[in-house]
Amino acid sequence: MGKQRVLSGVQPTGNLHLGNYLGAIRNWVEAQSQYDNFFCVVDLHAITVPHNPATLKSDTYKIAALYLACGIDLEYSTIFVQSHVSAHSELTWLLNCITPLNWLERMIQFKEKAIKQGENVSVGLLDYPVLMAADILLYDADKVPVGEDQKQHLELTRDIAVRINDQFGNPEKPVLKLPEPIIRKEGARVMSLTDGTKKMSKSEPSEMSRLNLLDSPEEIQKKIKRCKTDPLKGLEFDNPQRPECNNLLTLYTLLSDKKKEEVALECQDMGWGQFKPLLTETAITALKPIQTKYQQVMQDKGYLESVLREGRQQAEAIANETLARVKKALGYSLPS
Ligand code: AQP
Repeated sequence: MGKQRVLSGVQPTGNLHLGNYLGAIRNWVEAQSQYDNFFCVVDLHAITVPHNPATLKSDTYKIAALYLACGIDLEYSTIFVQSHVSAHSELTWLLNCITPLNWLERMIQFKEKAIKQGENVSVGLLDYPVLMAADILLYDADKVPVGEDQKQHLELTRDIAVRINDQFGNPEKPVLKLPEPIIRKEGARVMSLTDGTKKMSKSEPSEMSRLNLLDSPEEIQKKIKRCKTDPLKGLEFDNPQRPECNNLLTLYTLLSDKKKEEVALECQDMGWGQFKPLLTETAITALKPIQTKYQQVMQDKGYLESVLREGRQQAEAIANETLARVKKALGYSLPS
């Protein structure tokens, strides 16, 4: 039996932050040799909120370069750009027509992002989860490694696949494969540096709320120095009254590759004045190799373009087959 297939992606909507890295990309890298992986830069998702056309292309390349810089290995993984494979848009339309509107209106991410946008909410924002379902289902993905915030969208993807299979397939020959999420406990929900009850996010206006993978040592130092803490001495995990404390200790644990119990012991008598420089040094050291590799990749645009060209060909071959299967099941005539 061949390897199971993995599909995941990140939007090119700004700088990648530690939430994207620890919740998603680092887990892709660690498990990649076990799977047949497709990692996509989801640029069609990026325009579901107001975007800047002048930077979309460079942001897309930046994310692809960061995938390589974080350790995605082309021996195990394919990297491609979502908009380069038109089957994503086409399958979205087909899935749209069988997805009940009220399934989408229930999505937490839609509600949260819609509130921020007031009158300007696009149909695309509501439809984001259907596009995500198309991304996953096109590749017959077995596993989808994501952060906790995407769990509801994964459930919706499964519901859409079941609905297509029930209506247009037969039990022996389902049209679409049902994917499973992989959500690691550690790093599944990295919280904001300015509010430990909110997730770290690219779309949060304040830069001080997140540590980006490409932040300079000075920026890292400044952000950690000013991040929200509490007046208590002695640091501890899992105290619901101390969300910032739990988040910063979790970041330290993940970035230092130490065990939670080890960190709990190490930091139990520390004050913030001692802990913050430690976290700063740890973050700078952990991000340095990624930043160095990123600069190397960005210096060779031709190489990056060839990676994406090859990625597109590999992705397209699989995606077009699935699209044809769905169209056939829905009763379409296929061009001869
Ligand atoms: N704070 C987080 N903690 C853990 N995982 C996270 N992810 C995002 N934020 C955190 C995971 O990163 C992957 C890529 O996310 P995305 O770029 O597609 O969009 P998102 O989930 O909407 O992430 P952002 O950064 O918060 O963007 P905005 O601000 O636009 O919403 C996903 O696997 C996600 O789970």
